[in-house]
Amino acid sequence: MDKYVESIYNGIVEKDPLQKEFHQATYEVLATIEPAIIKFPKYKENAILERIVEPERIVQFRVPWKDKEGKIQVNRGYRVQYNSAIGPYKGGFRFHPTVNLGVMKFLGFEQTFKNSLTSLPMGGAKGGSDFDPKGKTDDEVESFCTSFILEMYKHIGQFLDVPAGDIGVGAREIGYMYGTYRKITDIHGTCVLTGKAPVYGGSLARTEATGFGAVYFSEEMLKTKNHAIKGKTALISGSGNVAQFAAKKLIQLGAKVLTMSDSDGYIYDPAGIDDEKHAYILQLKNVKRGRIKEYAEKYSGVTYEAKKTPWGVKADLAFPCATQNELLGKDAKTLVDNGVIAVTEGANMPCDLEAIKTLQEAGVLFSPGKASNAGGVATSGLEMVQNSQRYFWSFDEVDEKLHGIMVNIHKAAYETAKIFGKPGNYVMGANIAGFLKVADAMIAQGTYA
Ligand code: NDP
Ligand code: 2IT
Repeated sequence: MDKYVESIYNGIVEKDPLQKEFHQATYEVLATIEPAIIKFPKYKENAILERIVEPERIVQFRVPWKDKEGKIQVNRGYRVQYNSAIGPYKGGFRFHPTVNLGVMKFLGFEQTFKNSLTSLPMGGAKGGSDFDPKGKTDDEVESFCTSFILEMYKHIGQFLDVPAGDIGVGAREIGYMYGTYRKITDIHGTCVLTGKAPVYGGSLARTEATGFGAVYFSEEMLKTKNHAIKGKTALISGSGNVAQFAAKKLIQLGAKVLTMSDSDGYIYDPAGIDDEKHAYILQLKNVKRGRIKEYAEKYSGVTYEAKKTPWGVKADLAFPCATQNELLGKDAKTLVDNGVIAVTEGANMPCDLEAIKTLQEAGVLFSPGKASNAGGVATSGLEMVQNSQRYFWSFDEVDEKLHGIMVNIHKAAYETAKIFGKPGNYVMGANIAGFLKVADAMIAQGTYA
């Protein structure tokens, strides 16, 4: 690494030695934008790296709520408002026991570059809590969400910060939070949260957007090698929002989806998940809130592997869509040995640095989440546009715009990698393309903005 860029990374590790995920995310970006830093001295002269790695603001607060026995529980809430140079802060809320400040910072940092890639005017942020919605009753989730927004509402707004969902936060949680926000502020109709249900101002196709977008991105990568989705076998990890709709689009485009998973294990269906089985998964996960294991109990010929990830199954395509660091170097090696053609990140940072290196060195098409999962936040951006217009677009109109945005992100990442001498390196292409716009906006707005 260049000495100056390395000094920035070392400073990050020294300041916050325990924030491992944050180190990983910043390392990946710094190591790949280095050629742009060397080529354009203005970024060093304006201390852009020093500034861009530091969040503009962090809010941390306690969230007291009542469990079903009437006992008061306390969780910790966060909002990391990372960078607002190109637009109001934007990014999801994650409710998961693994949430801590380092995880929030890695996600907010990633979001800054991702949102820039969408071409829409959105800054980067992330928030959430170490609250675990799994196994909680609807009343408990409502109590938590209400308490969370009682503090969070002070820090968000249509021109300030517009949160959405992420792990553990879907339509149910957004509904409770929106209702509380509306009740406290008497403000309705402006876009303070995205991922709302369409009956009260949400965008059609937002639910589908991240998964669909990842498949559209994958399709563009495959085209560069004269491949198509049709007829390919695919592995998916996760069975939440992103995984569900990556599966749906893959099935629609004629791929055979062999696996899905949750944090307990994965199912392998050699016959492939069809429309009827897919509808069962949606019911199982979104309504019954059950475990993926039940799929293997319902359908014959399906195997269930407890406590394992699906990367040992032979397939053409892989879509890690669950969580960070779920596909490690050794898994990447297995995928390569099994002839994988493309690995498309649906989750944020699901592949560790060793896995990325292994895949790239083997010539596998690899896309970083900030490019291939940007369809979710892009469609959140389209929800903001529709709310501002006091209007809505049809599912097909939104889907067509999403598709166009994913094609453009692919083009930007592909062309930028070529310009900087690493054709096919989507990590470098996406990081530099995302960085340049934010960095130039920061320079234009001066030292103090
Ligand atoms: P969901 O909560 O809907 O689903 C998460 C899925 O991943 C579940 O199947 C869950 O299993 C599994 N999972 C979560 N944590 C772990 C873990 N520590 N180990 C193993 N499995 C785990 O979340 P989303 O689908 O919304 O998000 C998935 C990923 O996609 C995240 O990285 C998120 O940041 C990213 N993302 C989401 C976007 C969105 O629009 N929702 C947009 C862009 C990226 P279990 O139920 O057992 O916990
Ligand atoms: O990681 C992400 O991009 C998201 N969770 C979606 C954020 C958003 O504002 O829609």
